[in-house]
Amino acid sequence: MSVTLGNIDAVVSAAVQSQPIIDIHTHLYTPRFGTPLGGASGHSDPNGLLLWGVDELITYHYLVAEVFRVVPASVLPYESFWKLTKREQADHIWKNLFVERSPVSEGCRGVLTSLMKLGLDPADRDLNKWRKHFEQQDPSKQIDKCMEIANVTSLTMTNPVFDDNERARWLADETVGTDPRFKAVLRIDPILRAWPTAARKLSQWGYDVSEQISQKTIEETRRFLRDWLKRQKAIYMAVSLPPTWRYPVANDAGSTMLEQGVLPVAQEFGIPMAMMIGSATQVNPSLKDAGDVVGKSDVMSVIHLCSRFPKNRFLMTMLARENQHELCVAARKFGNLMVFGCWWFLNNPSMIDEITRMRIELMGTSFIPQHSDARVLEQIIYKWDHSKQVIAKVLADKYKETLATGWRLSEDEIKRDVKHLLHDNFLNFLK
Ligand code: RAT
Ligand code: ZN
Repeated sequence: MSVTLGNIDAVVSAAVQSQPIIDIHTHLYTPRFGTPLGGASGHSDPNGLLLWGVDELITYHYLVAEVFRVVPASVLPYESFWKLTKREQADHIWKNLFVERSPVSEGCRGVLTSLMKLGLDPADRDLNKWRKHFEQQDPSKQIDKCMEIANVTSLTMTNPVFDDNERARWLADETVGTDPRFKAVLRIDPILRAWPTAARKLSQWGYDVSEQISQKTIEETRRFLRDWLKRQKAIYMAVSLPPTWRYPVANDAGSTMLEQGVLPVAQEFGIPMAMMIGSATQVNPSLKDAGDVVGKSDVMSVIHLCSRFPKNRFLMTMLARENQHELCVAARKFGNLMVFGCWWFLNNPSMIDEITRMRIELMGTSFIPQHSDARVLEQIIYKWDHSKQVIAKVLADKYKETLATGWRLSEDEIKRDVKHLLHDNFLNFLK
């Protein structure tokens, strides 16, 4: 089919919808990590890591933050909220954010999109009916269903090795992460942002490290990383860093560990290092996962890193809107820097539109436009549905501008470009 100004919107939208997606960063898990909602499988594990179902969707930390705006802690104290059962928390959020006000925020609309695409009718407004529906589903089949609806063919986990619950599950069964639908990622925040804490843990676990960084400590940290990369078969290592993160910093444990512990091992394994920069954690600890904010970060530090370590590859995303332009410009200078995603507070249609538009203008199709960051399985449906609509719109606009020069495009060329964005750019960067 020849592409014209008359059909370009439809052609691009079809290409984006039909392209299988690699979701490069989620907080989802294989069923063998356990799940609090056993559903039809009958195996409930209260501390299980795979979250799914309507109560988890409604109690997503984005919505916890929103509900405390309308029912502040002076009315319902934080401790009282956290003491409620998951179901009671969901009832509270449902009543206040969906019934007594209209669910127009991105977080609220997301719940409704996911329900609707699963074949449930949001107009029912009936939590108990939906609960019954989810209780009848088998978690593993639900993963297949959600992946099919979202057209996601690979889910990338985040596997924080310093989380005792998760670590114990890997140690009990090395194959816990083995599921062809999932890939593992070794997440190592404490090593780079709280070395004394990491050092204590590592020595408890039998690695000869000390708070004072010596050659022995570096070698032992490398051994620890190698052990876990092998155990998890991780496809990259990852860290989230605060807005205050700087590189290089003289006599700083984080800088030293990055340079001498982490990056050499990443090089040895031929894997990228993912850095998510700009979340200032726990400005309101009472909100738990919802208690973090965004702050402006330092792109020059990213530049120093990419230029000092040309043999390492860096997957980078930043949380502040203000950092996006500078980060794109940095990526134009360094082929070992791959910009990805519209992270967390940027995962809203207006931000995705602005950021994706600018990225295409500065980098063509050589970036990874989105990841879901889903913490609850069914979120992959809405996060991808909403993002794909925006990505298709922005791409169509850019093609229209190109067509206006007299350039001609084929449908296959459009499909090729979309495949780069949603699939191949990541795979090629892993090589
Ligand atoms: O987006 C989120 O849900 C955050 O809470 C974080 O998990 C963030 O994405 C991260 O990976 O640190
Ligand atoms: Zn995340």
